[in-house]
Parts: sequence; C-alpha cells; structure tokens
Amino acid sequence: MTASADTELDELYRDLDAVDLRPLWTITEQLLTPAPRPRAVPWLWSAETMKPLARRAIRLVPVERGGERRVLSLQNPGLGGLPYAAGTLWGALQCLGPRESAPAHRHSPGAIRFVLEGSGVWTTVDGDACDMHPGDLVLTPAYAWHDHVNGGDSEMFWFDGLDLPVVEALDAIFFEGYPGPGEQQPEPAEHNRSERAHTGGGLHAGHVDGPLDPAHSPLLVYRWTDTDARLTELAALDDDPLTVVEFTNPVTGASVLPTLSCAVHRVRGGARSAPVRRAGNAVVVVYRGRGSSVIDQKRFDWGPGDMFVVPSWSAVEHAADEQADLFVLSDAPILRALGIYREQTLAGPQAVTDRFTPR
Ligand code: GTQ
Ligand code: FE2
Repeated sequence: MTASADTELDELYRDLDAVDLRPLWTITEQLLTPAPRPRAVPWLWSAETMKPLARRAIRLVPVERGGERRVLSLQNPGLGGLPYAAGTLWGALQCLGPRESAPAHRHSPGAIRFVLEGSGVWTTVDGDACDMHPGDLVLTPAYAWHDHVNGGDSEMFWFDGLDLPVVEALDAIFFEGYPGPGEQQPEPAEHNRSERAHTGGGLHAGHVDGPLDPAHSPLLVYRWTDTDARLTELAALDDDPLTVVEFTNPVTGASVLPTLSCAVHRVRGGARSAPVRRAGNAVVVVYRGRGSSVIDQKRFDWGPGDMFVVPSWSAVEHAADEQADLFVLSDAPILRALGIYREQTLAGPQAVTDRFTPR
C-alpha cells in the first residue's frame, strides 16, 4: 500500500468516527462470535457465606418504605459491577424477620420466589395471599401487585428470580408503589385462591419444548409436596442420573412466565449427569442434598441453600454425593419465543445431540 492510500484510509476512519458511523469490518468478529460469549462467569454463592450476612441485615436494616425489600442480589463478578447473576437474570436472597412485611408494589419485570427456609410468610399477588413453605414456588408475574407478609415468629429466607436485566435491556422498566390505604394489600378471608382453582397439574416431565404463552400461569403457587411426589414417581421409571420436572401453566402447558422457566433437577445419589450446554443463562439454587457441578471445567461443591450461575453455552454436569434437588431458573422461554434456543448434550447415555428449535 502506498503512503498516500494509507493516509486516505486513516482519513476515512477519522471521518467515519466524526459522524458516528462504525465500519462493521473492524468489529465483526467481536459481534458475530461463533458461539455465545457471556460476560457472566460461572460463580457460586454459598449459604454459609450468605446466611450470616442476611441475619445481620435483619438485625440492622428495617424493611419499610424507602428500603422496601431486604434483598441481597447475586452480583456476578464478570458483569463489571452490575447487580445481576447473569446478563439476563436477577437472582437474590430475600429475608424477612418475625412479623415483618415488605410493602406492596408492582413492576414490569416478572418474578418468581423459591422458598428455602422458614414458615409463616405469604406473598399476596393481585389480592391472592399465597402461603410460602420450604420448596414452594410462588409467581409474581409482570405488573401484578405484590407484598410479602411474615405473620409468624420465624425468620424466612427465599430465592428471588427476575427477568429484570432483560426488561431493562428493552428499556421497559416501570415501577409503582401500592396506592394504599395501607402498605399491604388487604388480606383475603381465604388464602391460596389460585391453588384451589387449579388443583393438580402444572408439572411437566422434562423441560417444556411445546407451547409458548405470552400470558403467565393462572396458578401462582406450586407446592413442594407435589413437586417431590412427581419427581419420585418419574425417577422410579428409569435409572437416569437426572430427573427433570418443569413447572408449567396448568391450562396451556407453557413455562410459568413468558420470560422465565422454573424446574427442579433431581440428581440421583452417587450419580453424575451428562454434560450439556444450553443457549441462555441459568441460576441454580440447591434445595436439598450435597454434590458438585463442573461448569466449563471449573468445579463447584455445593450443599443446601447454595446458589450458582451457569452462563449461556457453558457445559455443565452435576454429581450428587446424596440425592440432590436443584431448583433451576432460566430464560429459555425468551430464546424459544425468538426461535433461537439451542442445546447440546456432549456425552453420556444419550448420543451426542445438537438441537436447534426454531419457532
Ligand atoms: O420481592 O418484590 O429480589 O421487587 C427484586 C425486586 C425482589 C420483590 C427482588 C423486587 C423484589
Ligand atoms: Fe417486586
């Protein structure tokens, strides 16, 4: 190249930059990567670390207007200070002390709660008071009014999962405090209305790969006794290391929220699951059992109450020292709705598979 051509090219880049134009040929490899390159890293937060800090927060930080909710968010160290578990998922530990309540509000991000410990709390969702016991899943869909009330004398701990980073990326965050008169929605005479209207159903063997639904499930609470019974029933049918149940809309069979999938993965004691990678991020909450997971060659040992992140397209396998139940939150419904979901099984009892699922 001649010196003058060089200068002309330099000038072109300068002139493009001056008018806010960016040549794709200089950045295409960063943009169109052969596979996802999530900024979130595989990471684990142990219950042993989180619980004493949450207890200190219960002692020192009251929950009231202004503070609103006592929540410790999982801040993935790969995300440069963003308070997100992964690029698309909010994950957090929320706690309430005896007789405390978190004020009612609503927002455009949708949320789920998976209960870890305690009793006596209910979350009121658009007027329906949903009692919370360990292992239960409670939905607070987008724009639903919600507040948490501890009517008992024990401390309560649960996992919060939200699609907040996605709604934020869409520039569509809305939040509103409850207009009152009180800080909480009125307590209905009878709790668990949605549960009485939709008894049975809502548990799908394996992950949902059928219907998509832009509406949320009308059933707002899924009981651990039902989940446990279904997992036990399914695990008895084969010797697979992993048994999966996804919570579903009992009417349509779709994932519980249009954006979020919730499932429990039961790992047989002494067994190891086949390595798999999926497009989309996941947060795993250990409900019961002990074991370890290998995520992109890094090993994480876990026990009850631990939480860890499986970033998009990271190969993951779980091994259980004793039977383990892992609650798994993912953004799969969004990818499926867009026709870009993909998963690969890398080895194990199934042949190596690569599944694309266009809409
Ligand atoms: O309990 O309403 O972890 O609004 C983040 C945002 C919990 C809640 C979170 C929320 C809540
Ligand atoms: Fe909320």
